[in-house]
Amino acid sequence: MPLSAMQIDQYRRDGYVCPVPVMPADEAAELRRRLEAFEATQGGRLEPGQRSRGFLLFKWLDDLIRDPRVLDPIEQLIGPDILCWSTIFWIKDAGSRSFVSWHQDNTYWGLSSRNVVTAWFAISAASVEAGCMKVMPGTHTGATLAHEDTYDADNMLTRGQAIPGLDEARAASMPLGAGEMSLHNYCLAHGSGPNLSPDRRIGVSMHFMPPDTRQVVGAWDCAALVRGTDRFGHFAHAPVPARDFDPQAVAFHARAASAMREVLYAGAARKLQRL
Ligand SMILES: O=C(O)CCC(=O)C(=O)O
Repeated sequence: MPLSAMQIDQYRRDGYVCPVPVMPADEAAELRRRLEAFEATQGGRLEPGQRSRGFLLFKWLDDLIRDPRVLDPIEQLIGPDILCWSTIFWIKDAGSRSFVSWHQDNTYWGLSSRNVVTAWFAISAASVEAGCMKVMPGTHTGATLAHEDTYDADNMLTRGQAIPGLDEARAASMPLGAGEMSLHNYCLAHGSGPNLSPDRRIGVSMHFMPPDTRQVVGAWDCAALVRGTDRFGHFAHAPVPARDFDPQAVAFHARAASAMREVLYAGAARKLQRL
């Protein structure tokens, strides 16, 4: 469903829109079933290296980053030529203390553009109780805020980077039902609390950018061309997997995930195994 003029205005002014319907809950439940069937083959959870750029591993996720129900609203925000830089799984088990500190993604992704949109898709319901995402409206337009690396054990971010001193009273929550997504500009300060609900909170973020974007930290980087034309060629194009764990895409994923890790940990005092 296209975004309304009011939603587009809200995205430009406040930096986010929520919720945006993508698919019925039972279709999302099927994605959850496939993900959890895979997790069950390796002890019930994803390995850190499988959290990022998983569209190269899971065919259903590659389908999702190309799904018109996701891309039509993205096109309204960044235009008809669209690269998907990455996807990241964000899974908080029932009752888990995992949280995401307040942060702005433009501080550590090495991307030159301010026009990068994150679509956060709810594979299971992400209620306030389950620790849905929260945002600080309007922070995408101002100066980039100072971050501290905390390395907190329960923080899901690579180095536990956190913006201190934000006024929680100004935050807006973005609860989602399974099959819905939120959209936010990656310069917007965002975070999330622990999962106090009796079910897993399973989400996947998809990060879309216009092809004139450059990678300014890493020496090599890649992205999937998901719509339109790339007239710039700043990113190697990721292959389209023919099936789950397609060997060619898996080999590419090893390089792609490691390149992303290098960028995310650039300058960090410690390199944790979180992605
Ligand atoms: O899943 C979360 O709670 C945080 C996700 C996030 O930081 C992001 O999608 O950029």
